[in-house]
Amino acid sequence: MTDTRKIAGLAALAAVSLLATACGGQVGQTGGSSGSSSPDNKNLVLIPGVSAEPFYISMQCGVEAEAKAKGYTVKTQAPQKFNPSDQTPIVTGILANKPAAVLIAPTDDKALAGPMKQLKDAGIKVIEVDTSLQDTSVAQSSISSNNEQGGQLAAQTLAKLVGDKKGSVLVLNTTAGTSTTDAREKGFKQEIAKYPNIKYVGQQYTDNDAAQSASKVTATLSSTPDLIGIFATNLNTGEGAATGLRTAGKTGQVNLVGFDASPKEVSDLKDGSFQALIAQDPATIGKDGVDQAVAALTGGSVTRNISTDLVSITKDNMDQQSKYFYKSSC
Ligand code: T6T
Repeated sequence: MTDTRKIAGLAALAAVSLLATACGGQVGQTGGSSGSSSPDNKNLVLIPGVSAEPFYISMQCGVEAEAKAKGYTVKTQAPQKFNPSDQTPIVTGILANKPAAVLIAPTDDKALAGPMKQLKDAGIKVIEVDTSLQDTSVAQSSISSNNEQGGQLAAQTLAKLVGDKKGSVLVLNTTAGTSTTDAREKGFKQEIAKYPNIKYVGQQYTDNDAAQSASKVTATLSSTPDLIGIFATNLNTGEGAATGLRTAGKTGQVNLVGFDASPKEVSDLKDGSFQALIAQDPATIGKDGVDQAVAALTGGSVTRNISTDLVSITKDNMDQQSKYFYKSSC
C-alpha cells in the first residue's frame, strides 16, 4: 500500500478502565458546567474498543496530542473487554456530563447504534474512530483504515509467501459484527479466490482472545494437514496464532500474516513467528478524529469518511517501516 494518506469520499463504573495510565490522561471527569453545544465547551471524550491495548493506546496518544494543540481536553474511558455490554454503559454514562464531542470505536456495528444515537440526540458530536456502525446517520465523520483493502493486501501477501505451493488457508477472525475485521475477512476472501493453488477453508472466530486463537490453530493443524497459511485479522488473534504455531512446532512452515503491529507482533515478526504484518496508523486515526470533531464544533468543513494508511511489513522492510509500530505508552 501507499504511504500517501487518502481522504475518501468514500454498568457499571467497574467496567470502565483507563487507558489513561498508559497515556497520561484522566478519566471519569468528563464535561464541565457548559452544555455540549456551548463554544466554551472544550471537553472531548475518547471511547476506545478496549483498554490497555497497543492499537488503542497509539490512537489515544494521537488524540491527546492533537486535542492539546487545539486547546481541548480529552478524557478516555475504555471498556475492559471488546464487547457491547462493557461499552454501552460507558456511552450512556457520559450523557449527563455533556462533553462537546465523543470519539468512539463501536464494538458492534448494530448494538451500539441506540446508545450512540442518544449522544447525538443530546447535541454531542459523534465521530467514529476505527470501527463504525452500519447506520451511517449517527456519526458526522468516520476515520478508519480501508479494511477491505487491508484484507486484500493480506491475501496478496500470503499468496506471495506461499508461491506455487498447493494447500489450504484459514482466517482467524475476532467477533462477528466488528466492522473492521468483518471487512478484512471479506477483502481476503475475494482476493484469495484469484489463486487456484490456494483453498480457502473459511474463518473461525476467536472472541478476540489470544488463547482461543492458539487452540484453534492447533485444532486446525490436526483437521487440515495441508494447511499452508493463516491470516489473523487483528492483534490478539495474531499473537495467539503465533503461539499456536510455535506450540505445534509449525512456525515458518505454515505462513502467518497478521494485522496490526503491537510490540509483541513486531518482535514475533523479527524472530520469524510471523512472515508479515499489515499495520495501521492508529495515531493518525486519533488525530484526524480530533480535527473532525473540532471542525464539527466550530462550523468548519467536516469530511464524512477518511481513510488512513495501511502497510505490509515483512522482516526485510521492518526497519524502514518502524514508524508504523504501535506504542505501549505515549
Ligand atoms: O485491529 C485493531 C482494530 O482496528 C480493530 O477494530 C479491533 O482490533 C484492533 O484493536 C487490534 O486489537
